[in-house]
Amino acid sequence: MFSKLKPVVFVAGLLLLSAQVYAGEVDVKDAWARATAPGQVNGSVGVVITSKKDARLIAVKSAVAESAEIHTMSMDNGVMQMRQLDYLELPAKQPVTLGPGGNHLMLFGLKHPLKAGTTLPLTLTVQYADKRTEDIKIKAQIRSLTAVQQH
Ligand SMILES: [Cu+2]
Repeated sequence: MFSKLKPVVFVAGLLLLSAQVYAGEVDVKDAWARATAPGQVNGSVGVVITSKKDARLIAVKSAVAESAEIHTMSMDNGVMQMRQLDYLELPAKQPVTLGPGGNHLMLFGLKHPLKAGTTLPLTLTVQYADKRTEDIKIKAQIRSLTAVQQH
């Protein structure tokens, strides 16, 4: 039991020290979302997540969206299909890249348009093998449509 307590204290300390990017055992970087077009109420978010331990991304939410889901994208008879995932595996020490065309975070019911140059608050919930969960708060950079297309 005692050996399990120490990492928890360690994580709590890191959470206090690090404002956003590095929370405990999960490193989250390059979070971004495409600026929305007028009238567009859904958006998708890309991010690179690296967990020190085997973990799963089990939930995502944002204060500016009514709901958010983890999505996967695949070709089905020549048509791109998006499907919700209950969770996404984060194998230890392997960067997992989410973004357009593959797994991504999907926002529904945006409360305001996503404007280039601003940021979008997100909370990622990660669960470790021991069932402990951790909320990681990040900010995604909003990029303009043209900047993304040039990429
Ligand atoms: Cu999607």
